[in-house]
Amino acid sequence: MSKAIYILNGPNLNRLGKREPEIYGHTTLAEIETMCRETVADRPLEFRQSNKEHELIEWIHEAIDEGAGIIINPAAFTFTSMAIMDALKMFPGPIIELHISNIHRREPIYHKSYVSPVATAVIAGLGPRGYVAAVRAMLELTA
Ligand code: CA2
Repeated sequence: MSKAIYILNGPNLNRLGKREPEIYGHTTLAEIETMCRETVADRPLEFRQSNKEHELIEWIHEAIDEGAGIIINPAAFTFTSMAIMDALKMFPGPIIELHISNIHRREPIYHKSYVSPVATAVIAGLGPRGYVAAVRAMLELTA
């Protein structure tokens, strides 16, 4: 059995589709998970969301032992969490940082990511379909 692709989602993303649709769209996180599962086909996928920084770190540690690649939307932790950056630094495989919105078009507080310097690639601004693009890229990176 091949190693899993981990898709980790940070705080408040469980509320997706219910608020600020002009920025984040109408698609819910459950619908995004379905799109990702359709894209990976038979490849194992761990799709998770947490509002807790420590839980995301535990899942990155799990991925270090059991994962082939990490796609992470750290949400607000992107701009605050050296702890998530340190955990990702230990991951030996590809990491894709993902944002639904184009964080660089937004206010300056959204411009300095702690995750980008340790990521293999960054996808931002494609809306929910960015997840599908990230999964396709990750399948190639971990083939
Ligand atoms: O664009 C993204 O994916 C973000 O990572 C989303 C974060 C934001 O802090 C980043 O700058 C960009 C915020 C997620 C907030 O979750 C929401 C949930 C429902 C509706 C609106 C926002």
